[in-house]
Amino acid sequence: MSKKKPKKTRLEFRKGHQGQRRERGLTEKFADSKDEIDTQNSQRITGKGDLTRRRTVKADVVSPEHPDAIQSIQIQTSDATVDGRVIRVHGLESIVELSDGQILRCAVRRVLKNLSTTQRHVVVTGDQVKVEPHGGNQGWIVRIEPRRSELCRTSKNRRHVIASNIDQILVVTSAAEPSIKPNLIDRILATAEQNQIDATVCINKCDLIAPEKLQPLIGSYAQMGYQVFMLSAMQGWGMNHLESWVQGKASAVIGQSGVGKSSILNHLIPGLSQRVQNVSLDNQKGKHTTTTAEWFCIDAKTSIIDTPGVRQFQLWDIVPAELTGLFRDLRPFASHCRYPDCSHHHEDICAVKDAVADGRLDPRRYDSYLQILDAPAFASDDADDTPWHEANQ
Ligand SMILES: Nc1nc2c(ncn2[C@@H]2O[C@H](COP(=O)(O)OP(=O)(O)OP(=O)(O)O)[C@@H](O)[C@H]2O)c(=O)[nH]1
Ligand SMILES: [Mg+2]
Ligand SMILES: [Zn+2]
Repeated sequence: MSKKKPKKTRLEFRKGHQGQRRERGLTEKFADSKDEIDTQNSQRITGKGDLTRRRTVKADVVSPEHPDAIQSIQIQTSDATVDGRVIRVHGLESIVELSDGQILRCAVRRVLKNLSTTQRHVVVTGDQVKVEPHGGNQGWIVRIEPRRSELCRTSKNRRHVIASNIDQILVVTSAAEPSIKPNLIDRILATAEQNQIDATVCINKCDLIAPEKLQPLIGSYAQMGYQVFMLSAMQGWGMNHLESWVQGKASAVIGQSGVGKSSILNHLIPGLSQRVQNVSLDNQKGKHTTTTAEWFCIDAKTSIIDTPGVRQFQLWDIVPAELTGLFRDLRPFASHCRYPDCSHHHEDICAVKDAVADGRLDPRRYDSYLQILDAPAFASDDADDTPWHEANQ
């Protein structure tokens, strides 16, 4: 680990943090208050009350391209810190596994929590952190190490990092119950491209339909260079291949509720019994059984992260000009468009539209592209419940 001292950095804090004026008797309370101890040791408050929302903290640089992405923030603290990994977050409490396997329930130091970012949570599953233990099985998270990758989406207009430090995404979908949603797969694949994380398509519940019905869809993803697995967690089909595929990597399963993400994990991780639940008989939708992202280690180099089912998958921070670059199959045609900033939507002369018209580009993928372009808030889970293979017969 680098011994380089963190730079002093000016950071924005949430409004309202300094809302309360000093009260009488503060000195007596001071000794009991952990947050105030942080303030004294590690932050120089400049200005008074609401006049300023900035503080100088010791911190590594915040990425210039992604000012919201915390690269590494450390508040000055004692040397009695240990390294760990956030394996689960429950509200204000983060469960951290230390390198010796010990589990600590940790709170995040207030100075980290109050950073003004658009992130839903400052600490996420997968984060590598420094923890200051404070008795029993408890501790304070005092540093979040730079993340090597983030899987993000937009949730309630904020940046939701589902998990960090992952090597690949397993986009899990089910052949039936609930029916396959290619548009949702496309969104997640585009997100993987955006976050520069490898992605693999896993079609689970292949025991429920004749697999050849899915061949056109599988073929189209395979042609783009995506590995596709046809699985049945119930029958154990394809599990050996998937097991070798995840070896030596940190993989996050992601997909709709009820597609069998936790069932797949139960197969891959000996002794694991993640809760699974039948899909609803009324609407064939999952019941959102898994409620928090959770990091499981299979061995020292292999981990799998279970995540809650996504209903909507809206890309974070996407501008139309970048979207084409996230669709592997559209990309080669786009460079032949007449206008360099062509959106492939309303332009009269467009190489992408030509490619769709003469069958070189899958119209379904082009449609997915348009849906993201036109209506980022589009809820793909609820869009169309006609099973894909029936609609395409
Ligand atoms: N027929 C069939 N059913 C399966 C298969 N895999 C999982 N299931 C069933 O599908 C239901 C949902 O499985 P879960 O593993 O809870 O799904 P999930 O994706 O983790 O769902 P959330 O946690 O809600 O996101 C359960 O009743 C499983 O038994 C499969 O390969 N075939
Ligand atoms: Mg689950
Ligand atoms: Zn175009």
